[in-house]
Amino acid sequence: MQTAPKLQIETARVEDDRTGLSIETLKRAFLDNLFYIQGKFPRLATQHDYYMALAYTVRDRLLQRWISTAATYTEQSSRTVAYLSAEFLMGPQLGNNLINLGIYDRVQQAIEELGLNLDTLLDQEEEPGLGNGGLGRLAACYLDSMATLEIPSLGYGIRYEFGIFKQGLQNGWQVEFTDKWLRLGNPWEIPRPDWAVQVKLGGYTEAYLDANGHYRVRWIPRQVVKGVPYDTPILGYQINTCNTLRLWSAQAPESFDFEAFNSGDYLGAVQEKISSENLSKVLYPNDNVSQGKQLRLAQQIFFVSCSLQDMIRILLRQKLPLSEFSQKFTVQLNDTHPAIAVAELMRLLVDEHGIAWDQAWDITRNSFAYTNHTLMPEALERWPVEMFGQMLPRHLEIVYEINHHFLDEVRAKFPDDGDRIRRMSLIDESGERFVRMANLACVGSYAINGVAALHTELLQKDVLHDFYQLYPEKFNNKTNGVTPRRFMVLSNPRLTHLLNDTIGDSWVQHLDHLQKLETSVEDASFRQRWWEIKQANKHDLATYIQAHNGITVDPESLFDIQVKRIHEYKRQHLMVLHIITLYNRLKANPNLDITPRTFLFGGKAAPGYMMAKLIIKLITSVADVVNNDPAVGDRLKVVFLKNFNVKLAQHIYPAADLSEQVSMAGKEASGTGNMKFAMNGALTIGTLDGANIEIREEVGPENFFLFGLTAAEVKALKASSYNPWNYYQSNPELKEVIDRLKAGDFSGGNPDLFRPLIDSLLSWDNYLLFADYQSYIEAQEKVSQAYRDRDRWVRMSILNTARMGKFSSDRSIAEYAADIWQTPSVKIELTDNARLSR
Ligand code: AZC
Repeated sequence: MQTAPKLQIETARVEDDRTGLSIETLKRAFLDNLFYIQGKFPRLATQHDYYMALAYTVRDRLLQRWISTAATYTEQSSRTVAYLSAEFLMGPQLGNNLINLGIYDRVQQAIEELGLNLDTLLDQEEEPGLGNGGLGRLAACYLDSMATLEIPSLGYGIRYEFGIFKQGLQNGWQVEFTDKWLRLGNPWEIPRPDWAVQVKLGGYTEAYLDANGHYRVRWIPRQVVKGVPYDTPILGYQINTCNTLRLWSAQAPESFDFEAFNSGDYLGAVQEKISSENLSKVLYPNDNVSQGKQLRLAQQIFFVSCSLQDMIRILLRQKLPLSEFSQKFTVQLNDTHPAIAVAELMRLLVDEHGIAWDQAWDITRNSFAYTNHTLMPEALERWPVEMFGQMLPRHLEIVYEINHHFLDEVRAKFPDDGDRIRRMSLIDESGERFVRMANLACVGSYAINGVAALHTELLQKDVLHDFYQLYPEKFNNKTNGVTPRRFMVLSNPRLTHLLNDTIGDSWVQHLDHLQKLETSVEDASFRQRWWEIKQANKHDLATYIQAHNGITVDPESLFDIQVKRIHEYKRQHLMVLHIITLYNRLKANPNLDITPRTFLFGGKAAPGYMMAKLIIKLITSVADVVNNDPAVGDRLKVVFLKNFNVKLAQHIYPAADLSEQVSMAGKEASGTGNMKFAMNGALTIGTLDGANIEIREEVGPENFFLFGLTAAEVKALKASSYNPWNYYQSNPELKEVIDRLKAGDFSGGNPDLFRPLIDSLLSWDNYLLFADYQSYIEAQEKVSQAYRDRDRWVRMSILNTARMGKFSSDRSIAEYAADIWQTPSVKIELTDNARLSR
């Protein structure tokens, strides 16, 4: 009899082709991957093949850290943050991983020695655009910071086959194309089919008595969908910690196919497969708006159930009892999109694991924390009870049960207050009945936070006032932050070098060290270098604009930029009113001495949001007129950069002089673009909204261009029956702007094109553009004056960067960890043993 061959595992060397960081090793590994993974040799390889070979080379270097991290967390049963988010707007991975691994320069050299260009390879990457805007990008910044601060974390979300649509422009209108980001493969993910789980949908419930005579409920679903996890490593900055982003992909479970097969219903089986896979097919392209679609609810329960089952699997594998769920995990709900988790965890504990209701509720309430990201009423998620019950019959029962106990609690604290009960109930019964997801999140969470000081204050005063009165101890503020690794080091290498030369490189991990720059403000040669760097960055962006828009812009002009989702509350059209005002002045007085400006816009409109699409058409139409009017010359240029995404953003922030943060006060929960601009030395023109307030506090009011009504003034003005018509009548410059638009001066003589926009401004002006117009124009005049004094401008710019320390996502995450999560950091030692030990 033959004995099984003994497995020979050679003790791995630390410095081998998959871990080594020397230039020679990197080159060898790169060529090896080109051959063995891409199956190409240099003469046949495309730039994309080279990108893939490099990505795999880098991924190998992450893996050693990733596995050591997972092994350590398992061994130590570390307390872990589960960050549940329907969106992760990650942006391209290669460059960021090179930075965080600390091998950017070395790889650049290796690639050059092979006769290739690193920028070209970086440009090949299709970015995973699995988010709409601020909320999704915040989740990505937070993953970076959690890894950098060595906090054990798992990001959980959906592996959408199609991310946010690609934006094209046709005749100045937005057109949408599907984002086939996975077409050429995704080298950063590793599928884990062995950890697949099943999610039930539809059907009905029935009660039964278990073997012990206990009343139990079972759910007989109409459909079962399989969730397969795909893992992406999230490396911290120059540290061994490598956490995981786990995204779920929906598939039909094999057993179901077979059943239909056996009954001869082949096409039915295929149909089932298609309808299952639909769950992770596409990201809903709305920002700050809830569409209330059934498929969206299905997506939410899908990824939430997969993630909670995965956490329970991890818990049990570590031989911990379910009663310790809330010690092992703290589950952060990124807005209400994952709020169904409150009911789903109850279901898993009570129905599937036989835990008594009261104990399950204790566990649940100690497990979740909820971040609210918006005050927009149209973003509040509510599901018709009918739809909810059809898809999630058991969850509806659980929600009713939670509500029953909860309303008793409210009654005990506030007797005889029927109105309060109606407002706080998990079920809205004012007309058609709805399940209120924000209420569910508040009831089921031990902490509730807003994302900037003003936002949290308004939540407490307004949107969540009743919950604040009931649970004041749950409320806290966590002002947003952004990662300086991606938005400074990676995007702005010129500035990074200057900063490193001047104050050392500790600022990358401790952004408040940028303060040390303050003394350099007095150094004329430093100011000169600062100016030159901004000019060089503007020059690069001008080259991009020339190539993509065919418009020549002057890098010496003031780059005045607004990039973000297109939304009426964000008021891109206020910037247009300013442009037309300047244009009118030039037409009236051709020799007027104005500060030359380049106005840049970028951002996507939700495909169904007509007014936002009309705003894009307005921008492109005004651009056509202004850019081609010889009377204007080079003094004003207007550019709409299409398909604003993370990759493009990284080119834009470093090149900005002026950052436009002009939302109506009380509407922008925080904003994060405002931070990315200011870190890169742009000055802000903005309202007292969201994090603008805190930015202004930090950089000093003298280094910030403030305008507009405060949130309180907005509220008061609206209460006193605001009439935009009066502003139009009494402000001649505003009147001229509107009259020209009405006359069709920017629409080829067609007075109808912009009529919906103008009518809405003249009759309601919901976002108070007219009320803020004069104040905005005056602030813009101060901007123009300041820019003419180069020395003064550069000083202000330096101070903006120097004082942005607070807005690192490291600060935000440290606060979450200390105040909400109670997650100690865990040091990761890099060992080879992770590959060998069991
Ligand atoms: C956004 C807010 O609009 C933005 O102000 C904030 O900076 C960002 O979240 C991150 O907190 N909200 C959303 O993108 N979407 C929703 C549903 O709130």
